[in-house]
Amino acid sequence: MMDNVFYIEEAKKRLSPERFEHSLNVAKTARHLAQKYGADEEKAYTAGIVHDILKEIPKPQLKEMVIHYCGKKDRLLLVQPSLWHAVAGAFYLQDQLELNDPEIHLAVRYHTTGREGMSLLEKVVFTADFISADRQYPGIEEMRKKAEQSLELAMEEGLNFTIKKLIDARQTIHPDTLDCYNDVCLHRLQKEREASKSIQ
Ligand code: DGI
Ligand code: FE
Ligand code: FE
Repeated sequence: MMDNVFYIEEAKKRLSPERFEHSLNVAKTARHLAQKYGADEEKAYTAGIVHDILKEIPKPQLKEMVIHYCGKKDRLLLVQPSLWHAVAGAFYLQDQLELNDPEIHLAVRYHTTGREGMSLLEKVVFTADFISADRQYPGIEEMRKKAEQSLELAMEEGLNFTIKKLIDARQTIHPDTLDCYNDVCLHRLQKEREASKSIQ
């Protein structure tokens, strides 16, 4: 593992100014959320810097990398180019940039889809990507507020938005995305049940 200055330079080399700026913003937001929820702040910052490291690599090359690292078994991964930069990026960081931290690997790998049973660091990076300073979409302020209350609530909101968008666009939805949605939804339902029990 190298220091953040190294990873900032590597990200800068590989990304457009806008995408580099986005990465810096995600890193800052991830550090804030890590501090708030008790995740490793340094790892959150580093993961934010590198999470989109391969976002601007040509798609055919990315697909090659995904097949190289993951094989051809995951059919829904192979048909969905928007997911490749996360998976390929996570392995590329280990292979080419000496980023061998398994927690950062997972945070990068699942930053687009999410998955069932995410670690705190994974949740922090996933949420930071949705609410970073450069993000503008309807409901962003509500999302930012939610992220201050609960990572799971913010994630549910984000996944609700993403899944609806994919449905409207007649796109496939990766099972990890649905697993993640169900996970955070169940988390909320359980909390609500506990709360109503404690009133009775
Ligand atoms: O890389 P960023 O733009 O910062 O954000 P990201 O890595 O979350 O990528 C977002 C894109 O990924 C967005 O266009 C929605 C898409 N996406 C997320 N989950 C799924 C998905 N696309 C498909 N087809 N299936 C998914 O499950
Ligand atoms: Fe991304
Ligand atoms: Fe991103």
